[in-house]
Amino acid sequence: MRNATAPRPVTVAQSPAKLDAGFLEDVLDGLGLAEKTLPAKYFYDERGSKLFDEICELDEYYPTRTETALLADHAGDIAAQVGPGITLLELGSGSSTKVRLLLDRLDHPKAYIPVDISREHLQVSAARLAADYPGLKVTPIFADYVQGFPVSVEGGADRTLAFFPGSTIGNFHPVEAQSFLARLARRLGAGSRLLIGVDLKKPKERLEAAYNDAAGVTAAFNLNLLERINRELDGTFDLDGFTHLAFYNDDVGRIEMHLKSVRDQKVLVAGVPFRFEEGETIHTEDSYKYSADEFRKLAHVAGWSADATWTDDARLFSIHLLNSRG
Ligand code: AVJ
Repeated sequence: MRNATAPRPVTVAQSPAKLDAGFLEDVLDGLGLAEKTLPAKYFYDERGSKLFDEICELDEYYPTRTETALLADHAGDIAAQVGPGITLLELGSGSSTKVRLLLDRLDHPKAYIPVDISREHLQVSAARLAADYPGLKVTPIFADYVQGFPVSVEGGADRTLAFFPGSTIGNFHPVEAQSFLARLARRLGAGSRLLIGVDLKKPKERLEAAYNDAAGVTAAFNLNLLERINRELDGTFDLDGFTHLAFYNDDVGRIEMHLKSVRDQKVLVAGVPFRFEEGETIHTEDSYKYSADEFRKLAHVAGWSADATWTDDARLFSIHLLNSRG
């Protein structure tokens, strides 16, 4: 179903006001902590979203390619399990690339609701997708899906499939992942399904390479957060004063990303001063890794039963089809 028709106009729901107001507050809060931190969701401005798309193409970054192959291989299976007339809700839709693999196989999907925090990205991707799937109702929502989003899913819980690819669930601390998934299970209702991509635990070398690419794209992605603060919040970060740092923390099973100050320095954000010591870091992202078993246990406690799990032969990545118990 890929007709090259003219783009259909789509309207993006919800105003950006709430998101933008939170940025300054979150930055001042995070930099004010003894262990400085910034929320990973702010990576995704226009440039950050483009850099992330570049990351997905890197040799070292196996998750996107592996998950895409898993979806291509098992979309028929997934379509058979969920049945006809599905409303597909995607959390963090980005470029809406992977979802096409599902839409191509689903039996007369009724609607597609992409939710994303990058407004421009959402608008462009949704319009493209709507043009390629003329029979599909496309209603993008600009929102932070972690905070909640306004959506009424027609057709009943058992006709709802939420799609949360990319191992974005790995950005949550496990306790938060559990409460987020529990909220989603209640919100979507008993009988709804969730198709979720989760990066697997694996040898440290492979994990660390994926976040320390030779071309330096991940470093640029990480540093772009400081550029964004400079631009949007009147920040004075010297981009040469910080370096990208990413490593696997074995004890807790996560990749950590930091920005490390190369010297003692003072930085202003909206006039508020912050001191950095040489070697001090800003913790910018966590990316938790789960064995298939660990993840199914976490999901089960959150109200989701596993209908199926698929992994690639090299055991790099997993996708789980879950069923809400309400
Ligand atoms: C989009 C959160 C899944 O953790 O692998 C990629 C983001 N950060 N490279 C990940 C990311 C650095 C990515 N997630």
